[in-house]
Amino acid sequence: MQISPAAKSKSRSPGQSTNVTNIQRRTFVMPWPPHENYFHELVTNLKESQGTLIPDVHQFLQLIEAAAEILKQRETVVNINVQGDEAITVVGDVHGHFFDVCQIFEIVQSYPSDKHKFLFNGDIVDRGSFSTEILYTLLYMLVARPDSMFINRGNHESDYCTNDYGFRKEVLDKYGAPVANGPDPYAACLKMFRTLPIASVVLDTIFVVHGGLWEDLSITVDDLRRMDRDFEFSQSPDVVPTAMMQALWADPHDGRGLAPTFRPFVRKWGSDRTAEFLDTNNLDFLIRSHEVVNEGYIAKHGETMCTLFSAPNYMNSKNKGAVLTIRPKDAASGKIRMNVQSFLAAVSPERYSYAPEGCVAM
Ligand SMILES: [Mn+2]
Repeated sequence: MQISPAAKSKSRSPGQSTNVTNIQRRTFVMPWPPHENYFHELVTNLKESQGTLIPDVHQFLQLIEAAAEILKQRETVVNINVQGDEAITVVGDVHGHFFDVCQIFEIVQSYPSDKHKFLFNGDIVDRGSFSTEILYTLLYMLVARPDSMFINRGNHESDYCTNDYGFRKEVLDKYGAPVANGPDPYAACLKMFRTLPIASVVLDTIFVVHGGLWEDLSITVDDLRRMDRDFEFSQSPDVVPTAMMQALWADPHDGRGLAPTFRPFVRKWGSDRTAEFLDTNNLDFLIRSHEVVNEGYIAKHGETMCTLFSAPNYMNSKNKGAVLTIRPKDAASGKIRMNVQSFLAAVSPERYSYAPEGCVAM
């Protein structure tokens, strides 16, 4: 890896510093085109640098654009299959917890590879202080191994959330405020977020989406698959596709039917709606994230649905994180195998203050 002292950012004009942490950073160059031989070194170097190492802004932009090109080609609902001894690990919200993402690769004992795929189920940014480290890592892996890395959009992959919950501030802190016609990595990230698929179907039977079910269940998964997903929540309601927006924002409740919630754009859905959705779309199980749960994993609605959350000690709530690894049907049982692994928070450098304290968990 080549490391050079960070060139003084030309894009930062005097008196307009956005640096809130006063951390001295160094730039480095990632081998290009991205290659899996570099995964371990990338993760290790970023981890050891504790947030002080950043790719040069032009390489960050190159990475974001290369990832967006790949993501754009995908359908709005992506089919993912594994066979034989292959596995896929589904990861819930990681919310800027880069040191926990490192831990996840250790726990499952693999980076994305021929044998092991990963599906990050949205909310990779905001809240934690290391969202860009997560992007460097996941996007580099995506570009190097597009067949083994999948990312669903979460409600935080948006202008609406990142403006308030830390990511915008973090990018400005690391790269400085953009000037006219200069590089603007935050804007490039927002554009890339709009290319992220909304949901995935694993092994034709398991639906994976960040929030959950939309209200109009006559809209099927196949309908969703064909929808144009290039939108922001901040657009006017008559152009925002309601079903996709609700898929990123909704929570379940333990009763039946729809129920009110503190969140914008949605209502909670009940167990009868999970049953109807699975039946209509010929699916067996729903994996969603979006809510912190004590053990990182909780099954609901008669074990037909679960919440999976992978950011331990989220906003100091002392919760565990969990990941769920899926393997194809084995000959003996004839069943798809699902294995949950939970974990405590990794040791992480002192928290910075990109995200506001004590506001409602979005
Ligand atoms: Mn969320």
